Amino acid sequence: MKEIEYEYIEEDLSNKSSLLLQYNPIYQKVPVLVHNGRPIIESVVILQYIDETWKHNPIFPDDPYEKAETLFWAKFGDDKLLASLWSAFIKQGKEKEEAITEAVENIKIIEGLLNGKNFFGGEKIGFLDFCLGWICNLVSVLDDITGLKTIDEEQFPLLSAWMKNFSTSPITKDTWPPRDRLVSRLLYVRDAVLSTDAS
Ligand SMILES: N[C@@H](CCC(=O)N[C@@H](CS)C(=O)NCC(=O)O)C(=O)O
Repeated sequence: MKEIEYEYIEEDLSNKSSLLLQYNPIYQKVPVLVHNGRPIIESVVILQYIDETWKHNPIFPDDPYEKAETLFWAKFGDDKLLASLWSAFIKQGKEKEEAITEAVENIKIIEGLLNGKNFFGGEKIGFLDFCLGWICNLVSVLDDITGLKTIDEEQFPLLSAWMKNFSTSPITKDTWPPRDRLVSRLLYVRDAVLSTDAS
């Protein structure tokens, strides 16, 4: 969207590189943006940094209140929506049922934000679209593994349309990770969590 040249370095998360540990010693997680030799960490912080450094095609609204709202929903996406979907994926029995109910409630809230809009950013893709972009591939992969149908097209028509528009947009269409690698990573993480819980 900003048409900035960059080098993308893939990270093996089961065998983290010394570069990752050097640039993100505290969390040891991706993504990390390195600009002029300095690391910028946390997706939301990276997006803000990019928008403030390269000001053309802005992704944030100008209005401070709208910007604050956008940041709030990005946090909701991580803390509530992603957390409930993840619990629905790894929990068992009653806890799983509760997590599914909570996930559906959270999806309803997100669906409501799209009322009258093509993208969370309005007519064009904005900051919140990037923050919630993971919904496009992660949810269907989790559903395939668990046999659930979390985002049903009839129940959530706006979100379903957004998933299609966002994932096929010229800005994002070549950036999605291969599905098979996402499946194997999720199964690996789930097994690791379950074996830690059992011990
Ligand atoms: N809040 C962080 C989350 C980063 C994160 O969880 N990254 C995962 C990959 S999606 C990771 O690096 N996991 C490796 C690990 O936990 O060891 C962000 O948005 O940047």
